[in-house]
Amino acid sequence: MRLRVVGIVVRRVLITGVAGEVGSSLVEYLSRAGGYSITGFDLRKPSKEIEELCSSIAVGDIADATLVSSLGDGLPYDTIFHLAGILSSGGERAPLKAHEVNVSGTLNILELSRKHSTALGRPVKVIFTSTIAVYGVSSISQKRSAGRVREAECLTPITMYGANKLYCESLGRYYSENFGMLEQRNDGVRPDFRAVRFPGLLSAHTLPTGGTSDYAPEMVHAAAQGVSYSCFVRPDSRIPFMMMPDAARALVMLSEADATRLTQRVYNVGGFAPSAREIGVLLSEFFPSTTITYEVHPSRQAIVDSWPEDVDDSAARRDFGWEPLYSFESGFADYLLPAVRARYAASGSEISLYRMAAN
Ligand code: AKB
Repeated sequence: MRLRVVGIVVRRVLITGVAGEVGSSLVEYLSRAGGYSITGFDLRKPSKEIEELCSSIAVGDIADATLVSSLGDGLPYDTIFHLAGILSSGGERAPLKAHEVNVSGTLNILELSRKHSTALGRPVKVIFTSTIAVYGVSSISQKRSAGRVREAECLTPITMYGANKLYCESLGRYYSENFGMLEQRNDGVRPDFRAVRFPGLLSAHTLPTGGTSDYAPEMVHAAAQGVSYSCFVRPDSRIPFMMMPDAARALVMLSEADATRLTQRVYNVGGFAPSAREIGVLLSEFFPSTTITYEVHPSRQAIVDSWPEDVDDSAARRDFGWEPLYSFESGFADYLLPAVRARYAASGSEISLYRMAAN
């Protein structure tokens, strides 16, 4: 439902996983842009700053079908950013829970979007965060030869998280294109499902929990706090990454893209693809006393080895003008390091390093 407030169109938006790092960053991005009325949904309340930027907050479990179907009652959403999920390492510690949250949670959101699309008489956009974890290369030599993978290549994930996300991409496509195809009387409106496959993300303000690309943000936050870091993957490990402001931008760009220009529902979005060693070398230029050691965790290494070195995001560039603002060097110099420095100078070691070990 587009609300009209003295001539300004306000879009009603639901963000699931609003207390997480992508959720918080997206709320800030949409608030700066203006024109959105945001409902945040998560298991726990977001920070006070994020809560203040939202019109309302709903707290609960995304896997609770009754609760999710009651969201936005009476006033349908125009767009749902579905970010809630359990990441790759967290998912391997609790695979059935991950399946429930990642798959049942997504099904609940797709049902909600179907109901709201019918109420509005036009498709509600569902913007889904997928991941490079949907890919699975079988060996380091295949990883090297695959290079920058395209959306349809190497789709043999080795984690519960990757398998969940790949299935949910199909589920979203089904809800948009074929839901109820044999029903005699189908007067419902199907939602407009769109997804981005994110690489690892680097935020100056938060640390992810339960991911396997977490070694990169953990290195950065440890260096900024002047503590040594023991990296759980080999120095030659290479996967794609992106700076958090670019991640929020990618979601909004995809949500605003003209449907007639989109040739697919699921898009890679890339940033840069350094090895763990290259991240350490760049960090030591800014924090000369930083010490990074390597103590490989075999299963987490296997997960990172199964992910591609980089992604081919030419479809996103062509269809909705995607281009990251930050390269590896400019992202560190212009976004990450000034912000983490300011953060730790102002607040001391606010992100405690025990959380890193817990991941
Ligand atoms: C993870 O490490 O699980 C996530 C991802 C790459 O999707 N950051």
